[in-house]
Amino acid sequence: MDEIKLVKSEAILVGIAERGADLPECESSLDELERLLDTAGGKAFARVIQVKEKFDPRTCIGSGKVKEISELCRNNAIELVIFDFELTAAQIRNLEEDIGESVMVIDRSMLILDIFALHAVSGEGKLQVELAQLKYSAPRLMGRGAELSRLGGGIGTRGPGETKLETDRRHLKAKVAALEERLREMERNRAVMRAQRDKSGIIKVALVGYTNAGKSTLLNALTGAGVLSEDKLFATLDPTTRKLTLPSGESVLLTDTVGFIRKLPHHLVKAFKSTLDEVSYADILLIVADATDPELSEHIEVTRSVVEELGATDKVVIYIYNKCDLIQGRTIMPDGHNAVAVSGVTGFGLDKLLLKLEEAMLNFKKKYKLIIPYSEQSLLSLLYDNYSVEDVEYIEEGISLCCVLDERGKGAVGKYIIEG
Ligand SMILES: Nc1nc2c(ncn2[C@@H]2O[C@H](COP(=O)(O)OP(=O)(O)OP(=O)(O)O)[C@@H](O)[C@H]2O)c(=O)[nH]1
Ligand SMILES: [Mg+2]
Repeated sequence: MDEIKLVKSEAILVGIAERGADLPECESSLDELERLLDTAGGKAFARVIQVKEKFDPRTCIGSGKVKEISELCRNNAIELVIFDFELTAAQIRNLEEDIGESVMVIDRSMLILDIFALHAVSGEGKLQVELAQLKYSAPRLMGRGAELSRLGGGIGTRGPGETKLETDRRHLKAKVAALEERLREMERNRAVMRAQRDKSGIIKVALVGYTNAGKSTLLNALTGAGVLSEDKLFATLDPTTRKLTLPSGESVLLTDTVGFIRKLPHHLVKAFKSTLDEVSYADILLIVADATDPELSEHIEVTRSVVEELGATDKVVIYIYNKCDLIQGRTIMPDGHNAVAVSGVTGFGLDKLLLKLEEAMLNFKKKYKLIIPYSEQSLLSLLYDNYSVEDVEYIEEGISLCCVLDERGKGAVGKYIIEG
């Protein structure tokens, strides 16, 4: 990660609203872009918003706005302009041409990839970012290598490996193919590990939600995992899994995942497929939302749509309204049977969350009555170790008990089930 330069690059942010009525939404998206820029080590100098019904395909914004941005850059020595929506390579070229030679134009996705490059820790995470940058950012920045190296590899040009900007398309293609192959190999290894975990029959639970909702804080509060939680967007990129023991004595595997954000092009979501596989393979999804955020419902909507995009719609879902310590006395959520208000910081509501989780697990398990013969005592310890056992009675035929079993447990003691 030696390419990280903690230079405060000042930038101009550009948003588009189709109509005046869309301005508030445009502003709040720009607020988010400003936070993204801050996370990437930059600072917003000014905002420019274009209200326009029809977009000019050449530059997206009108020539008047281009001139305004160009003057702002020239008069204030600004060298970075960030558009809050996806731009094509041609649009970036045209905008840079019109705004001025020394100015670099990037879009929202390129900025997000830049943050991913800063935050990726695992080898697989870094490879995924590098691949996404080669596929998305590099073609858009093609041919600007010389000027960018003058800028010192700032925002929009950072990569985890020696990504930088490849000017040779052929080289780029070969590199993409090589990275894809390495990632496929890693995915195969992951699949083998997953298959081993599946054999254990343990239920998999994934924390998902908008970036900064408090997923990592919850993982830490519930399992003492000690993962990084920060007031930054995309603090987590690599998934972490920990065992969580419920009050009943049963255990689940709880995984923290990368956060979601609006306007993330779906090909970028796909690029992080192997990280997001944890979501696809989970049995239960805990959708975490920051209950204090004015955009709460939009955040939940974005989360739902990414989950859908990942094809993970067949899951049992529990909604977690987090950060409730900050909203004393106010009602903040519909109190549904699959929703719970908590605080990952104070621990408020976590007991209820665990009970909801136990309830949800009943979807996968069933309660049975069994009589285990005295000659099969070893099965009893297997049940005590892995499942919740109750109503134990020593009767003439053996040990009578009730137990909530999953398919695997049922396989092990099935012939002694007398009811259920
Ligand atoms: N007051 C309060 N702050 C919280 C709570 N939960 C999380 N936070 C804060 O919110 C910020 C983000 O928390 P994280 O746990 O890093 O959020 P995340 O969802 O993992 O975010 P990404 O990994 O960036 O997607 C941190 O500054 C936390 O301290 C809470 O219940 N109450
Ligand atoms: Mg996190």
